Amino acid sequence: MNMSLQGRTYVVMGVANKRSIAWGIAQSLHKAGARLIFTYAAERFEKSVRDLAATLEGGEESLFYQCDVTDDENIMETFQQIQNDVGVIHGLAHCIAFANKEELKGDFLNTSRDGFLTAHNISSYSLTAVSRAVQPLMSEGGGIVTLTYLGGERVVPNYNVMGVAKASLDASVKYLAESLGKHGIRVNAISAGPIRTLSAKGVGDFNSILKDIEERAPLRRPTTQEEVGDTAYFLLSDFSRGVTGEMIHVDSGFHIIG
Ligand code: NDP
Ligand code: KAL
Repeated sequence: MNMSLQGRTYVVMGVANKRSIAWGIAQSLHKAGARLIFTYAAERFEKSVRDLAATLEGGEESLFYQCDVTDDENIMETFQQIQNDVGVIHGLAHCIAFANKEELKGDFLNTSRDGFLTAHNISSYSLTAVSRAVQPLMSEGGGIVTLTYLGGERVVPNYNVMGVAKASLDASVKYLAESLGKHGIRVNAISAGPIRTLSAKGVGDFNSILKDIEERAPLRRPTTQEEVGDTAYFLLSDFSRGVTGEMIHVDSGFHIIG
């Protein structure tokens, strides 16, 4: 067995810019020889995604689709189109989360119904919706990977409703692993340490969160996009063929510290 992804095609959802974790995953998969398909939600990020893909050697072969995961019809059309254009898919990286800004500060007790539903809709349910849509295209089996955060396992200040949505996402990974295992499809999560992305922007105490990692995480350094990318590559390759329903922490070991 070798680690090459030559001849395989992967869908990467959630590249907004070069700092996106999805972009780290795309780079690792590309290095391994994979062909890439990108989906983006906001039209304003289309150019950014296309420009980034063009920086990859052979990136002209990449394909791009607009897909808003709150819209079932849009999801179905996107994967139908991908099936028409390329046929078989070998894996998918789901790198999508959203909560209204006002829910990501203050007391969790004040979470609104609307804010709760939005966070769960985009950040958790979307994995199930997308998995159902991609399943028929994964006729040779393969892997699905999503991104989660420690705030779904423990209370992390300000993560609030997103923590509850991640807990739901983490449980979805296990149920989906059971549903899709019989089709040869594995479903796993990477719990990433804090990385300064567009989503993390505007978070007041991000600097102190990073400082804490540098001081207390076993590896004493922050997590990089590349580290997450390479673990996604492992999870989407045959080297992880016996792994499903799992969560791997790529966080310099921070999660073991009490
Ligand atoms: P980015 O801001 O780069 O990516 C977030 C992505 O979510 C964007 O590409 C955005 O697309 C997409 N998105 C939001 N709403 C929708 C929607 N309705 N339909 C489709 N896509 C949507 O941030 P990250 O790379 O940090 O985030 C990626 C994942 O990593 C998230 O699940 C996040 O929770 C997780 N994570 C991040 C950590 C960090 O420290 N950065 C740590 C642990 C986990 P668009 O802009 O086009 O709307
Ligand atoms: C404890 C941490 C500090 C940060 C607190 C909350 C972070 C929540 C993540 C969530 C995905 C952020 C948003 O939804 C931001 C959104 O309200 C505004 N931003 C946008 O709309 C931009 C333009 C687009 C691209 O963003 C999205 N998401 O669509 C958590 C830190 C330490 C770790 C992080 C950042 C975890 C994580 O899940 O991202």
